[in-house]
Amino acid sequence: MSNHLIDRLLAPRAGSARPLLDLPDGGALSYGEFGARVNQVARLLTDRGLGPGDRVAAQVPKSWQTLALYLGTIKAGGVFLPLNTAYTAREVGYFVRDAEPRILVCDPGDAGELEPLMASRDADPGGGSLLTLDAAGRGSLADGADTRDTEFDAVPRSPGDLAAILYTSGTTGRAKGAMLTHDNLWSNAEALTDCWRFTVDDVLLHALPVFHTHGLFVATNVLMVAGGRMIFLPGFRIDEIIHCLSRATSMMGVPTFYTRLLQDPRLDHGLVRHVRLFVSGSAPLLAETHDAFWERTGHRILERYGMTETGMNTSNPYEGERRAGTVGPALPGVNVRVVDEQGGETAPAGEIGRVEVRGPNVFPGYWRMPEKTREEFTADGFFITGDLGMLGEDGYLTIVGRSKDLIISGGYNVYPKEIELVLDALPGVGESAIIGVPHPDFGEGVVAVLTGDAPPDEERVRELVSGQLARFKQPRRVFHVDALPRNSMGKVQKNLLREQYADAFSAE
Ligand code: MLC
Ligand code: AMP
Repeated sequence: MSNHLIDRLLAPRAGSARPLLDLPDGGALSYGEFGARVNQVARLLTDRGLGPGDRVAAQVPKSWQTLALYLGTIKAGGVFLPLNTAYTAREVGYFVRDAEPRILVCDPGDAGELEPLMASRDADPGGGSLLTLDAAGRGSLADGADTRDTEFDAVPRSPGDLAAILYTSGTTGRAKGAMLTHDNLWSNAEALTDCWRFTVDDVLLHALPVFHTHGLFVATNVLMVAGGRMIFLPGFRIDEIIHCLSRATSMMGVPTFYTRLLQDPRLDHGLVRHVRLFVSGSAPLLAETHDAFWERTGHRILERYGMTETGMNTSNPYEGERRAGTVGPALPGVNVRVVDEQGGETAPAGEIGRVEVRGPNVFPGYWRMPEKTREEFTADGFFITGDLGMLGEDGYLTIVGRSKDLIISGGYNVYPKEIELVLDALPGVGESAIIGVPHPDFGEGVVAVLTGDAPPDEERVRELVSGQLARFKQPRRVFHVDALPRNSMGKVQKNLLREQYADAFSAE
């Protein structure tokens, strides 16, 4: 038996001198050098007791070593569990208790705070291991790997075995671990490489974080399947992006990347003359952004639609019409349907309903949550995405909204329930409602509406929640009201609040 993902993603270029990564310090790394590092990491993890199916959780800054940790984990038979670097220790604590990783890798600066989490792991009397990795790719993980053998025989894993767990918060406020198999990742990477025509000649500008589906699986896997190279940046800094765009052939980003680029006078046809493809996803791209980008650069941004649980589901075509405001037809092998909101019949073309997906890209379920998993699948095996959309006669999907209470801020998901639970417990707060309203940079911004005797003001709210919630989840505006508007069933009417506070960020 082989290691399904590694054999397809890495093995074809093992030992190759072809360039894979252009690094921020001016250095570069070939497929062969990267593959050797993956082997060293796999060896180190195995020496630390990692067995098939064991989890490796990582809350580390973006560096090429993070990618080696991702693939080293999977090559060693483990399950990679990347965590947003913005999460607080309290948030990480939940993931560690829930996923019971054998190994946790963190920034050296966070080790003191996170060490007790691993030491007190219930299921493992000996405790798990804590390793460190910093933004420069140094730390005990790197030191330990440096001395290891550069050869490693991949631990056999079949298509249905787990390769990764990615947590997504939920409408109940409790985060769920989406389990992704080797074949979920492989089938999606293969389909996208083909649909988007990635080849060995591609130079992908990679400025996304690598703890989410978009930056880790879509961007990295696709590029590696094609055998191309990446300009690997730690994040989105406009001067660096402008500088690197002149030698890129492709970029993948969230809509904020494109609105920020449009604000820069240096963006023009000449700057992007070598680029063949701009891809957008993770949040809705406004048709006006699509049109403005076309006017400035001559490029029609290709918008696609996906999610953590499913990878990518639909994509506008590479050749053919890239229609602004739509996310294109289903990818080959993926079945996308729209059913009426009660979950009954398939909705006729042009009618709004629930978007449901089935295919090799769709995850098998949530980690240790069989009940929740059952609720989110239909009897015939479709995953209920929580998005509302409509299909055109020609199969193009338009996402028109969400049935789940979710805010997407700069491509990060924020689940109101999770924040409301924290705010409701603050002194002076009666109850709270969290809403998302238009934000010029992040698409949606987080607003809190509070009731109570003496609810805290904006600054105080930020202070009170800072140890509990990652910064991107914290309300950027706080309003006080006597009572929250409710319908006859007692449900808070968030649509009314969204209308009332629609201009909360208009001055930014
Ligand atoms: C940073 N901040 C945010 C934020 N990102 N606040 C709200 N929403 C965000 N997304 C806050 C910081 O805490 C800080 O607050 C201030 O904004 C500036 O921080 P920064 O670090 O300078 O921001 P920046 O690096 O410019 O980040 C913005 C960004 C980044 C948009 C470039 O958030 C980003 O890369 N987003 C991409 C997310 C992504 O990859 N999503 C894919 C999910 S996968 P303060 O107050 O302390 O100054 C998925 C499936 C699919 O959804 O379909 O792809
Ligand atoms: P996540 O849980 O982070 O994977 O976020 C997935 C959600 O992002 C989807 O369910 C959609 O609501 C949203 N999303 C992703 N891509 C798009 C897109 N192109 N247009 C609109 N919404 C999108």
